[in-house]
This record gives sequence, C-alpha cells and structure tokens, in this order.
Amino acid sequence: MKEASLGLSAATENIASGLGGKVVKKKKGQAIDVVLGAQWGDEGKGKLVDMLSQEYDVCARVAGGSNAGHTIVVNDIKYKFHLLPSGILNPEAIGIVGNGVVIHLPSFLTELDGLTKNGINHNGRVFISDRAHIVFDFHQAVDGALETRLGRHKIGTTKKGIGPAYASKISRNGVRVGDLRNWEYFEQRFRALAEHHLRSYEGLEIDIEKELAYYKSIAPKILAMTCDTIQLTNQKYKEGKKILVEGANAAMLDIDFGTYPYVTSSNPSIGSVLTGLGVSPKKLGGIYGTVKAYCTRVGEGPFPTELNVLVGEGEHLATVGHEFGTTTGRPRRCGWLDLPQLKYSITINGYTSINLTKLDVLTGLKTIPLGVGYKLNGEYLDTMPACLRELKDVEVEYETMQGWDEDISKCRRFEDLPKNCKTYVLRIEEILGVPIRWIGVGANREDMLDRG
Ligand code: 2SA
Ligand code: GDP
Ligand code: MG
Repeated sequence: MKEASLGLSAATENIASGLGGKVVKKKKGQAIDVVLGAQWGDEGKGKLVDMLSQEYDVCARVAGGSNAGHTIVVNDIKYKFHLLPSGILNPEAIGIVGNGVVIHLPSFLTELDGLTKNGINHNGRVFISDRAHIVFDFHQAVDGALETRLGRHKIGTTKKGIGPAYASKISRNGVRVGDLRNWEYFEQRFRALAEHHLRSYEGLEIDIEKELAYYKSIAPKILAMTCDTIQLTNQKYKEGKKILVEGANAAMLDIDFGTYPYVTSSNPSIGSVLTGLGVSPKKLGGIYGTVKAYCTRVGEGPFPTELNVLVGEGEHLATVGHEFGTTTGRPRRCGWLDLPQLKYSITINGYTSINLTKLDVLTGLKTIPLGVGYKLNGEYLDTMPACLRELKDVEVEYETMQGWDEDISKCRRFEDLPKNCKTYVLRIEEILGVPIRWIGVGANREDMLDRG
C-alpha cells in the first residue's frame, strides 16, 4: 500500500540554519506530518498520535483548547489528554502547545500533575507558545451562560470557555501567555478584559484581585515553559527532527467548513497547522485523516446518518463503542459511516492516508449500512450543503454491507480479518479513493493494523 505523495517532502537538501548560518543536512523525506479528525471528533486521533509519536521528536497541538479529549490506553492504563499533545508519552519527545491553542492554565497544570503522578517525567519537555491566548475562568462562566441563554437552540459546547476565549482573541482584547513576562502589562490587559466581560454579562462575577494573585503565583512556573514556539518548531525542522501535529476536534466542527453554528470556534482543519504553529505549507508531508468505522457526534447539530442510540444498532454502537465524551462524559450520538461527508472532508484536508478506527465495534452486526450518497428534493448532491435547513432535509442513500461475528481484536494483519470485514474496508477505500493505512481493532496501543 502506497501513500499518496504531496511531492513536497522527498528531496534531500542542504539548508542554511537561520541561527548562526550553520548548514544542517535535512533528513531524506523529512516533513511535518499531521493527524486530523475527519468527522465530528473522537475518531481516535490520540491513539494514532501515541503510536506514531514513538518515532517523532516533536509533537504539537495547534488549535482548540481543553474541549479536546484524546484517550490513550497503554497496558490497560487510560491517559486522557486535553491540552497537552498525546505524544508526550514518548519520553524522548518534546511537546509544543502552539500559538493557535487557547489555554486554560489551571487545567494545563492539573494535566501536567496527572502525568507526574503516573510517573511520566515531563520536565523540560513541554513548551507553550508565548502567543497562545489564555482562557480565563470567566470565559468558561460566559460559555455556560450563553448556552443557558440559547435554551433549546444551544450548541452543546463543552463549557470549557473555547468560544468566548477565541472571541476575545478575534476582538483583540485577549490576553496571551507571553504577556505574563511583563506583570504590569498582563495586569492592565487582564483588568480591561475582565471589566469588558463584567459590563457585557449581567450577573457575571469576577474576583479580579484573586484572579490576579493566582496568575502572579503561577507565572514563574508557566514562563519556564513559555517560548517562541514558531522559532523552536522551525529550528527543530531545520535540524532534521521529525514533527507530528495532533489535530483536535474535527473537520465538521470547523468554524468555516463545519455545520455552522454547531461547530467549535477554531479551524480544526489543515489550515490550523500553518496558522497555529507558524510553519510553511512547503514543510507538510503526511496528512492522516482519522475516520471512525461508523460515525459519532457529541453536542447539537445535524447528523444525517444518525440512529436512535436507545435501541437496536444505535444502542450497539453506543454501548460496545463506549461512546461517552472524554472531557464531559456526555453520551455521544451514533450513526452509520457517512461517505459524502468524508468526501467533503477529504476535499478540504487532502488526506494522504486514512486511519480507520473502532472497526471492532461493528463485530456482531448482521448488516452494516454504508451512507454513499446525499439526495435533496430527489436530486443527488455532490457536496455538503452549507445551509443547515437543507442538510437537515438531506436523504441519505445507503449500500448494505454484510457483517461478521468473528472477534477481530487480535488480528494484526489485514489478511487476518474476516472476509466481510475486509470487504467493508475495501469498499470504503474504493469510494473515498484514499488508502486506508491503519485499522483500529481495539483501544490498546497495539490494537492496530498497519498496511503501510
Ligand atoms: P466547544 O466546547 O465550544 O468547542 O463546543 C462546540 C462544539 O464542538 C463540539 N466539541 C467536541 N466534539 C467532540 N469531542 C470533543 N471533545 C470531547 C471528547 C467532548 C466531550 O473528546 O469526547 O467530552 O464532551 C469536542 N469538543 C468540542 C461540541 O460538542 C460542540 O458541538
Ligand atoms: P480523539 O478525540 O479523536 O482522540 O478520540 P477520543 O479519545 O475522544 O475517543 C476515541 C475513543 O475510542 C477512546 O476511548 C479510545 O480509547 C477508543 N479507541 C480508539 N481506537 C479504537 C479502536 O480501534 N477500537 C476501540 N474499541 N476503541 C478505540
Ligand atoms: Mg475526543
């Protein structure tokens, strides 16, 4: 199985290092590889990142915040990452939280403590961009208040303050991690932002002095990890280090490409690698789209192939797949694989290969419908409608695939899979026209087939 090539990464070249003009030999085929969510999130990005990162020197997050939840299971131990890149589990790798991430510092410190408690030494391995924006507790309070205000029209956010924090960033009154370097400046920015929120949201309470005292107390710890990650990332690249980007959320939650307004407030698509890390598109290599063998969504918004999770096959997917939010514990909505949606996601992100996860969850189903076409008012559509009213009225055309009963969790080669299971995978590959390189057959790190 070959990966589609972007034609950008194959050359061996000598490049002059920006620092000191030293000539560094770039490794053959070196590129920045990217793992992205291709559906509505929770496809199992973290697991692939964890597996791949054993061979990478740098693992970076570029968008989103503590709304993300990436679960990794190693020797039956479950690690849940929200802000830190999952690749930090590789003791040789460094982790970068890029400028595109919005960071709730108390949650970040709690996550670091969790690693320490599990015996994972992260000292000197974690770097935060000085340009990353801070999510304050009041952003989280506002997130909750806005959801309450929307009532039955709510977005179904994680209430982690993501939307309000990106709103502050875009309104140009946000506060960045690097501002902590100059306390007077930080204090002035924080007071202005807090007072703006107090004026805007009746009933909101912010203990400004208490908050300032907290940020003053954690500033030395945070600043010890803070740097210009644009320079750091590009320097690592020049040194020939292997860099992996861990996407958060997913294409259909993208503020531009997703099911707006039922989306997150960042661009979880390929563009965020450039804007959230500060690297040139010329440096990109593998773009790995993570696709669940069925479909889930948490939060509100249209979901064309949705099933009722309380009965029958919907219940099977939800219970066998343990479909509960990694961050909030909310039940996830479940449905059949939606290939028109995936084609749209491929158009946007240009996946060079696909990581098909949770195939084991389909075991035991008699038949497996595969969503292959969208129809609106009797006419076939060749893309995702932008208007949610139209998307709501879309009729999905299904192809019925035969199921299998054999336990596939111990399979380690494609040839070992039951015939109907192979047919399911190959049909998806045929329709999407992108090689399915990895196949997930269980939650553990080793429960994966690599057709590479
Ligand atoms: P937000 O909080 O403003 O980003 O929410 C906006 C929409 O984005 C969805 N969203 C997610 N969807 C799937 N997984 C996410 N992460 C957690 C997980 C979710 C959880 O890994 O399970 O624990 O509930 C995530 N984060 C945001 C969200 O549901 C809204 O539709
Ligand atoms: P992410 O946000 O894309 O990283 O995904 P989450 O971690 O939020 O959700 C994916 C869930 O599926 C996690 O609980 C993983 O441990 C689990 N998982 C990942 N791949 C597989 C797989 O191939 N089979 C099974 N059964 N579980 C998997
Ligand atoms: Mg998740």
